[in-house]
Amino acid sequence: MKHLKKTMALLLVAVLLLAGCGSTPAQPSEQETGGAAAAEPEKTYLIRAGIGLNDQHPQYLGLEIMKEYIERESNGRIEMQLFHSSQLGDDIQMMEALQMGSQEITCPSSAPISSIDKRNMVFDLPFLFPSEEVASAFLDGAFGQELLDGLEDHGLVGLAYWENGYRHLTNSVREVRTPEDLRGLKIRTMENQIHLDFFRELGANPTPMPFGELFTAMQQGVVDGQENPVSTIYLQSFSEVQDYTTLTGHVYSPFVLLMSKVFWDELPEDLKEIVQEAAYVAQEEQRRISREYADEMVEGLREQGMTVTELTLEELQAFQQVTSSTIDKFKGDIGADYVDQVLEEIQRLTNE
Ligand code: TF8
Repeated sequence: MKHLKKTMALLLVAVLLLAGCGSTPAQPSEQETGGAAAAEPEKTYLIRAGIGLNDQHPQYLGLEIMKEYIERESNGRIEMQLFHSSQLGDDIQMMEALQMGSQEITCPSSAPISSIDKRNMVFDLPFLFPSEEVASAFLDGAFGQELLDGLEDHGLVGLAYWENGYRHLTNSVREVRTPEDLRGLKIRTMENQIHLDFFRELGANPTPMPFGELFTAMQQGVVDGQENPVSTIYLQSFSEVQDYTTLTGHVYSPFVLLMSKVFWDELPEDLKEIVQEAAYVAQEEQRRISREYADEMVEGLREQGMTVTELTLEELQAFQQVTSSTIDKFKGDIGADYVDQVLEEIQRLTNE
């Protein structure tokens, strides 16, 4: 009896060991390969995808769709692991990890990417896109693709644009209806010159900082406010530390889905196709969810106890007037001809 137990235990260990090797196909016998050397087991790949927002955000839901698609279509040749809430670092650190090849995917806003290719600064120009649809048409067209292609020289492969969305203002001090109301408020911005400039123009006191540090900074009063899309404000529970939201929609932020070029270059052609396709499949759904949340969660913010202020056209124009000088100021930096072409293209798409 004792002996039997021992045999059973050994058997169990053997089964477990075998199960552990499940992903490596059994080596064909010499007979099967006609006496040639045994074929190499199929190579498998690991994609570590890291983002700054939490696992409720459309950014993460997009990654989940991508993971499902990639693992299914690659028959398990690619495994994808997802990390959220800056677990792998902030946007800039994760981009650097991609460049070094120690992480495979990340999905920053375009703003921090402008430190790599300043043409991306066009997206930070205030009040650029009249609608999400026009933004998507621009991003998915020749201009967007050219910017994605431009990242290759910097060790990054731009797979697709996802959506962060229209950015709105929150703060813990007072209701903001006019640029004057913003005077003296310490506002966290993304790490980007244009954002700094137009908040300065608006009379605020802007402080750039990575997203991962923002909640604590608001909690401790290091900053009075910040700006992000409604879904982020809601899902990251900013209402715990912020009382007022003003729906300014001053900038539309694209997410840029990035892959490490080191990793991309190692992938066989058929797997590259699967990854690229997954990025597009997820894009469609990610944008749909993002827009749904942008609408629904305005009410959610009120339910969380925030005062949500919608601006009249006149009030909005006051913000547009102040920030219009930012465009003139940065045109030269970005490339005046390029900015003109972009504005023309957006005009064309708007009239379509
Ligand atoms: C910001 C951005 C971020 C995203 C995210 C961390 O405010 O809007 O929420 O870039 O990937 O920093």
